[in-house]
Amino acid sequence: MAQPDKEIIRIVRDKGHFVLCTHYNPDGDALGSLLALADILENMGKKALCFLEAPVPAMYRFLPGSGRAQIDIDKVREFIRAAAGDIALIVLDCGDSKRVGKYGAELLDCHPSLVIDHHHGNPGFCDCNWIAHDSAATGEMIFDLAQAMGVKLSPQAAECLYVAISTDTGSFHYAATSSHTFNVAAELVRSGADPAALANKLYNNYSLGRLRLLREVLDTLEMFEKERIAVIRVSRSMRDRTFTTMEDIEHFINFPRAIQSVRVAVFLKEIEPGHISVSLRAKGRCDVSAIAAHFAGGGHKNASGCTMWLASMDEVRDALLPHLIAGVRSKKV
Ligand SMILES: [Mn+2]
Repeated sequence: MAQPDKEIIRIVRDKGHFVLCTHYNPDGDALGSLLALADILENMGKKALCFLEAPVPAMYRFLPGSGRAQIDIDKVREFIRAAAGDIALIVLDCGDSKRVGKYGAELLDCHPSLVIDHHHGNPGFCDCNWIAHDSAATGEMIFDLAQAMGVKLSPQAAECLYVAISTDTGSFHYAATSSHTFNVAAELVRSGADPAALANKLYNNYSLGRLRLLREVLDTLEMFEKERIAVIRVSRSMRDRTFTTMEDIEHFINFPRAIQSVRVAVFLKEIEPGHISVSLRAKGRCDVSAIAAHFAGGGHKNASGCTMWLASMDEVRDALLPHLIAGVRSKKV
């Protein structure tokens, strides 16, 4: 169990208003942690405002409370003004200040600011930083925080935290999954989270277009270095043809990663021509966060990413390959 920072507990107990935010392009852990913490704070009699710079992605709109996420920065400004100093900012699941997004500088101007996160390489960019590298998800830390404060979870908060933890651990597959993760999951089920119902909502939700997109993406598979490196890609034209969006590619990287011989799976995603986002997933000891960092990205040892501004996905692949090959070779995995 991650022991919450004492200062975090003191501020959470003392203050009456909280602005909660997370990283842009939020995933299940970001959204689940955000909504659960808001629910926990309200059950403590406090006021919480969840801010996102874009609406909740369609696939996560089933999360209890997803409708409360505020995308109007003016509402945040009003909330901060009305709190007249009785306020704190909490940044969740966010490994660096740049990932807070386009209103990051303004949000981080709200003090005291707290960060609750589990990313390696988080420099601690708030007034008070609780960074637990061993936690499988930020959602696990929110559970630990509620426990430490003696707050009982509502069924809604339990569902949000279950989704946070199950998505960030790849359904309890990734290396960060610990016995504590399972203890927390069991407690969440006792508090009202239904694993089968939530798994259905998370994974059995494909549109026909999404399946057609998956077929096209799998068709791009390339293998390197004795089938230890797998590369797939998605272009804007593929999404246009199948009437899908970037949200529809979630989890696709698990298919190349599932090949027995593969140590590193790479997903090249053309956001716009010349703007390529890269996801890296490793099995075993290969540390892909170092490779992502080399290209000004970041993340976890087994799951990280970066953005490249190169004309074509071939160029991005060719820029990455020497690093990937060196990584796979040096770790002898
Ligand atoms: Mn996370």
